[in-house]
Amino acid sequence: PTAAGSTVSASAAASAEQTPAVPPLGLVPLPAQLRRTGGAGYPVTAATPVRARGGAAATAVAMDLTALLRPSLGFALPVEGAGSAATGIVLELDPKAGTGPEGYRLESGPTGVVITAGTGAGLYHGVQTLRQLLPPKGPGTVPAVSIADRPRYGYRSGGLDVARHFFPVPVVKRYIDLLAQYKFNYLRLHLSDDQGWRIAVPGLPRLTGIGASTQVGGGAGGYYTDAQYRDLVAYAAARYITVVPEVDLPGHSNAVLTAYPDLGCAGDAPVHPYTGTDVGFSRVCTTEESTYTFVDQVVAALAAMTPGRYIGIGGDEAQTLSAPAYAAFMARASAIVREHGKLPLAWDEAAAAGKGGPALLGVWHPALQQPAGLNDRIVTAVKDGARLVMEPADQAYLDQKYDDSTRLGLHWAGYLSVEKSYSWDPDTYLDGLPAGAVTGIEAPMWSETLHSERDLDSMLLPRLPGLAEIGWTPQQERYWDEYQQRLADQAPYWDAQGLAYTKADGVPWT
Ligand code: TNX
Repeated sequence: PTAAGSTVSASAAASAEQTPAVPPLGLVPLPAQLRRTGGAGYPVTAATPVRARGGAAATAVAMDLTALLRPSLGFALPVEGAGSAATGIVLELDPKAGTGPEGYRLESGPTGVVITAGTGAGLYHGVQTLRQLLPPKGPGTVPAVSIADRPRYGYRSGGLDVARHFFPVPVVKRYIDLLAQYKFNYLRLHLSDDQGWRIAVPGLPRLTGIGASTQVGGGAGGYYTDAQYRDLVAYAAARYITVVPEVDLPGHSNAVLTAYPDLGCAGDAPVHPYTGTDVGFSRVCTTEESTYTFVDQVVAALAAMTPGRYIGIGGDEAQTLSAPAYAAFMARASAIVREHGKLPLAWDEAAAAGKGGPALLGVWHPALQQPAGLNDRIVTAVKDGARLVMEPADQAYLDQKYDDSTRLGLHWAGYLSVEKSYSWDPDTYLDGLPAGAVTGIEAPMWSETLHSERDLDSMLLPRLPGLAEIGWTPQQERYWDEYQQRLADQAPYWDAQGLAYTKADGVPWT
């Protein structure tokens, strides 16, 4: 943010000229193009019909809209069939809309609101915008606007660590709801780490029988059955979110070794369940064929549960392996994922795997804490075809404390204020990236210190919406000085939803 930061974004400024008396709209993420057209808006009442056109996906989004608005309105808007009437709230799915894979248009005026999109995902994102055009409580009037919107990046992910502390299905669903509200389209579930293994794998019963039985601090742990996991995947898919399952290998694997000690190397020290928070001490034996049989079995199971393209294999902090052994493991594990028809996602160290390595690299190292040569290796991997998900810990790790007064969280990457987490550009964070290298962003939530829903809320909010905006809104439209007010305007929605956000410094909370 420079001097220009004190003005509002170009689109908001243009609208202010036309309707100077109306306050700016509190939309997050800010749409790519937004104009207030002036004049009367559309009052939503119990008689307002929601009209779905263009098929089953449109009808499903219409049902979603009525369900999402019901708590704040106090009544369910009636969903009506197609028809040609233009009054009410019209959701129109039109393959020829030209809005791209996730974009939409939203036009509102005195007679109604029309959302048009070429895909169900676009329509769904338009509905999230409409929610924010209505007040958090009670019926209200949708202001007269013309919006043409589409995301900057096609990959906008939330991460959730269910390994350090296990979170049951309803908690994950609540997180999915929050992601959907801010137009994220991926959820990476961190399903294994030193402290626990959290997903049932056919033929490997000890992974859950033993590997799932504890967590940080020594609690009971837990895991998802096949049916529970599929339920999560379906719940996310209904919100246009793709689940990316991630297991962590070859390091972060102590829980695997408690279940199957033979996956360690002969002569290794005996393994015990681990309930602390140190990293980097464990590894499976990368020179044994049985390790790759295990990887194959796990990846086969994950692939069978995953409609999406990506499967995460970890690859971070394998500090007890030599560089060549590590690189060879990551290359082979990547190949196994591809054999099962999926694309491998791994942490940025895995850039060392060379051609045929991970398709997606999660860039997590802070620029100032990179291992020697990492930036160059990432650039080389990109030239070999990899794409990057930007989530550097010093900008995007939502488990980092806001400041020294934050009760929960870690701060190994430094404190992460709301302003800092908003103020960076994924395309220029690393040096020397070719255009198109960055495919998206992620907001990871690690759970070493987080036990409950409220703990998660307090770290996610208010920073998650900023990451959403970084992933969605054109860089040149984003200014902290303008964003902070829109962010503050979100708080009444969180209050209405019972979300336990932190009133972190630097935001003009009312
Ligand atoms: C680093 S991110 C880790 C995680 C921790 C996190 C805590 C990454 C690839 N490794 O194992 O949970 O920091 O902030």
